[in-house]
Formats: sequence, structure tokens, C-alpha cells
Amino acid sequence: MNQALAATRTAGMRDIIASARALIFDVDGTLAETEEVHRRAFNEAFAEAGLGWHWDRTTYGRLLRVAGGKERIRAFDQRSAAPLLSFSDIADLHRIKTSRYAALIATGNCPLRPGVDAWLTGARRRGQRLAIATTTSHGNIDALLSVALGPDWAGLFETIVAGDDVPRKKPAPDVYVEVLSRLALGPGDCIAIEDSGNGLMAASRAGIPVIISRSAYFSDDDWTEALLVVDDLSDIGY
Ligand code: XBP
Ligand code: MG
Repeated sequence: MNQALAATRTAGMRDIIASARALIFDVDGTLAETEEVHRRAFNEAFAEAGLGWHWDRTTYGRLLRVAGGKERIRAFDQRSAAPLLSFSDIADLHRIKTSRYAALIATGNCPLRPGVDAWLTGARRRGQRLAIATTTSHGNIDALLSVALGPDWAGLFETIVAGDDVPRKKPAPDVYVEVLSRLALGPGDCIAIEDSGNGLMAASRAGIPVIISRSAYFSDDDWTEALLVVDDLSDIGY
């Protein structure tokens, strides 16, 4: 694409984004590259529980197609010859993982991805409403954003819907439908910012246009339904 056409396209896209009444952000992989931290936390929890499991990047990349940490553990366990864990075992293991994740995030080594801060600031300047629609937990969101955005981070977002707030996790549309209901906005009034195929499907099924900010684990998912695909949000600078 020639430079003039690219510039025109980018300016047009900027206008579309700026005219949305609300921006709805996914968390993991979109606001920050958190999945390597999640993977480390899972492995630390497996070691603490004496399970002898270890998820390398390739295994974790495959398991990430299963949304939800508890569901991911169950999917992995069920592939073993004799499933080991009860539902309460999985819940206990996930609680260990979540506390390990918080401790790892608290070290401050998982910053916001490029362009995210500028998008949040620009949205606030334009009076756009901000929301979060994620599969992870409220505790994980707070752990990440209290470091990345400071202790008053929650005041930036009008509503926050997490995985366990709704019956079905992504790629079901439930988190996005709940955000729309709380904002009392139609899907066409909003734009979702996501990083994964599951997230694209969830927001698209809710009728919301989606911008994909490609992340480390999902760089080659199917983005056919997306309004726009960028390597990161600084590609559309504000
Ligand atoms: C990504 C997920 C989450 C995280 C792990 O969420 O699928 O399951 O991988 O967090 P997002 P939990 O929708 O923000 O991309 O262990 O808390 O599930
Ligand atoms: Mg994500």
C-alpha cells in the first residue's frame, strides 16, 4: 500500500475509533503481555502441588485456545491417561496459581503494551467511556493495573466484567453483552480491542467492531472478522 493511501486509511480509522462512544478493552495480551507471567505462575503452582507438570511455550500456546485458567488445567488433566484432579482440586490449584501470578506481577516486570497508555489518555480527553471485558479474574486485573496504572486505576473504567461474572467465557459473547448492558449502549456505539481469536469471536458475536492488537501467543489467528489488525496500538497513535 503506498504511503499516501496508508496515511489516509490510518486517519480514517482514527476518526472511526474517536467517534466510538465507548472503548472496551480485553486484558491479557491486549493491555499487557501477561501470558508468559500466567504460564510461569501455572508452572510454579504445579511444582508447589507436586504435580510434576510443566507447560512449555508450545504446550501453553495450544492450551491458550481454552479460555480460563481453571478450564485450561482441566483440559490438560483430561488429556492424561487417568485424570487426576477433582473440581475442588482444580479450584485449589488455580488459587495457588493466582497468588503466584500476583506476586510475579508485583515485581513490575509486566508493563502496559506500546500505545495503551496513549489510547486510554486520548479516550479520556475525548470523553469516551472505557470498559474492560476479560476472561481473567478481578484479582488479576487489579494486580496488573495497580502496578501499570497506579492505585486509582479502576476509576478509569466505568465497568469491568471478568470471566467468572458471566455464565460462559470467551469465545461466548457473554462478557461483552454484559458490558453493553451496563453501559446501556448498542454494539455499534463501541469498539472492542482484543488480541486473540477467542476474543475476536466473543466481541463479534456481540456485534461489536473489533480492533486486534496482535500479541505474542496469537500472532497468526484468523482475523477475518476484525475491523483492523495492528502489531500494537501505537500503530494508530493518538
Ligand atoms: C485470557 C485468558 C485467561 C488468562 C489466565 O484472558 O484466557 O484465562 O490466560 O487468567 P483475556 P486466569 O480475556 O483477558 O485475554 O487463570 O485468571 O483465567
Ligand atoms: Mg486477551
